[in-house]
Amino acid sequence: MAIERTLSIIKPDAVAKNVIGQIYSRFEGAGLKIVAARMTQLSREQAEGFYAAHKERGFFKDLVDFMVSGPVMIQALEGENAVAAHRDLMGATDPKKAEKGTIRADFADSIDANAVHGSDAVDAAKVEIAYFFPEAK
Ligand code: RTP
Ligand code: MG
Repeated sequence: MAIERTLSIIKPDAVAKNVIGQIYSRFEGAGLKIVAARMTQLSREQAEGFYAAHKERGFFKDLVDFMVSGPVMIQALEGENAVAAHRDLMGATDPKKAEKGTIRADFADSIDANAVHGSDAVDAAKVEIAYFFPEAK
């Protein structure tokens, strides 16, 4: 088993629902340790840069509009197979398709307002953690 790090964002919908603590409990329950964290309001430039891989997609503007619509809670998580473990906790992108008991099934309302972000690969996680926590070792 490999110890990895992954980047998690609790999106504006879930922050507004006041469920940061419930989501953190799920990370801790799965053995994922919070090694860096910051609450912030993303600028358009930051959100566009973060999701740059999606900039040609039809949903890009809606995604950026949503990500700047309120404060987000950003954290780096560390643990065994952290990238996949975190994606398992999150559930499918579309909450209607997310398995029962996942964060998106329990807290998300739509494919746009889907509660959480998680890195999808170890390489992406390194880039994403450096994007928000340049000081992280
Ligand atoms: P995330 O990056 O936020 O963790 O989500 P994800 O990996 O599950 O999904 P991804 O394909 O990376 O898409 C990023 C976000 O864009 C929105 N999206 N909308 N309307 C659509 O077809 C569509 N597809 C994706 C979602 O909010 C998704 O979280
Ligand atoms: Mg993604």
